[in-house]
Amino acid sequence: MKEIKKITCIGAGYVGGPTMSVIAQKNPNVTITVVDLNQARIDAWNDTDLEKLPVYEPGLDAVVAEARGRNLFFSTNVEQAIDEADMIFISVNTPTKTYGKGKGQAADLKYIELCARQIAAVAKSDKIVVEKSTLPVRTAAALKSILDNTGNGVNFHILSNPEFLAEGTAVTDLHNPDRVLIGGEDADAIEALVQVYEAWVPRERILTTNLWSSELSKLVANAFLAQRVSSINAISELCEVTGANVDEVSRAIGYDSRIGSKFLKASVGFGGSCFQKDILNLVYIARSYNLTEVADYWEQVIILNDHQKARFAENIIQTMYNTVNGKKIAFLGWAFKKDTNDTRESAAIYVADHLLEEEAQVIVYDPKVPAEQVYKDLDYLGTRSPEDNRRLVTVVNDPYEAMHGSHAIAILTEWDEFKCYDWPRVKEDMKKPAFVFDGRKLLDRNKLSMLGFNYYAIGE
Ligand code: UPG
Repeated sequence: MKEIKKITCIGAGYVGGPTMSVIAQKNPNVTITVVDLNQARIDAWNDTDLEKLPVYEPGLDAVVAEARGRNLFFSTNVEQAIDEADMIFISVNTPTKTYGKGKGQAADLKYIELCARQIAAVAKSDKIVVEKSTLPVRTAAALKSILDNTGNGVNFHILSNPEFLAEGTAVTDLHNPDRVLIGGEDADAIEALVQVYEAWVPRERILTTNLWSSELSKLVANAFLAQRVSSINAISELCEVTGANVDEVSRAIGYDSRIGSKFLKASVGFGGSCFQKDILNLVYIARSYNLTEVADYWEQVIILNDHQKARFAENIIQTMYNTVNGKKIAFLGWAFKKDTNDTRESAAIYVADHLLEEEAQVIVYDPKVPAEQVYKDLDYLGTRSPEDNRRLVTVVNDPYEAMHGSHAIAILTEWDEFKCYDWPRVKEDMKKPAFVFDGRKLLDRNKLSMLGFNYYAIGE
């Protein structure tokens, strides 16, 4: 079996960047080059100021500092990196299609295909090609066909190696994964990748399967996780009308070891780049095989999530005397969860959109998300003109400024710092009655009620 000396990763994003950094940290004898066409992103990965890395992940700066320049390199020279590599990871994005067949559901494989064609065109020696991006089942077959038919007669082995890291904990997840999954047909190729991971992951946690199982497992893992959130969120609505408390219910059922306690936190709705996209993709695959009941079953997870976001916004409107027109609503948090600057599919975007339709004035504070991103997210929805988004939404760098003179506070992300604010001061500074709508069940109901806030939390 060929020993892997050089690895190239195409795509320096949320997955490719941190994953390759850790692989490089743990395999000092393997040269790893992460390539991307986006010069600005590569420059940021190469910036001597580690605060400027394009991905914010606790602990990532230390990993990059250790490996970069030693055996970890970031470059825009895609062809050279392909040419030199023994193993090539494809870690480009696979957004949901926004056009044509499967629009809104299927994964857009345009970037994957472009990668495959480029690899085929450049490669002059045998390569192992690893799918790191989350892909529809049987993409490997398409990949192989492109590589074999447009290449220079060299051999390609395809592996599927889905990523399970969660944002905000990427480095700990990578250092200590529950499992590493490698799917493939060729035993030597599989073993080559096993060895890369064995540098730090115990062998029994490295699972090997056939290609299709590996590809499908990734979608299924995310579908199951999202399904737990939608399940508890469905119960949160029931709790609100019956007088049960969803945290107590979560705790009670989570003690059953068959159910388990993780991923049972009711919220304003799940976000992030993966859950919705992967479920839509699963639904699309099921429909394409005419598995209507299967498709409907999983689609319901998304329907419930959309409902949860909408009803959070509706509750704000109803509680504030059925109108938020001209009222200042301070948003604490815009990221889809704490400890990340990622806002993709964040519940905050949809809740804001709903309130803006009612002409609310939204003031956003998020410790990590810049103003441009907030506007970009709203503009992308296309619900109203960019001018109207800027007229109705203000983004500030100081939480107290956001809450000053506001009619209500809505908590959209569970940032720890929100718990430590000077809540008596906030109360003084707000319009009365002072409403708090806690979409993350983050604050202490008793404390806020004692201070005189009208406090509403999901599932209570
Ligand atoms: N969430 C809840 N309640 C919970 C747990 C999560 O509302 O009990 C929300 C969370 O706030 C976030 C979303 O669910 O909006 C997703 O959270 P999380 O899974 O922590 O974030 P991701 O970084 O999107 O990670 C998921 C998978 C990970 C996978 C990745 C990309 O957890 O295994 O690699 O998506 O596919």
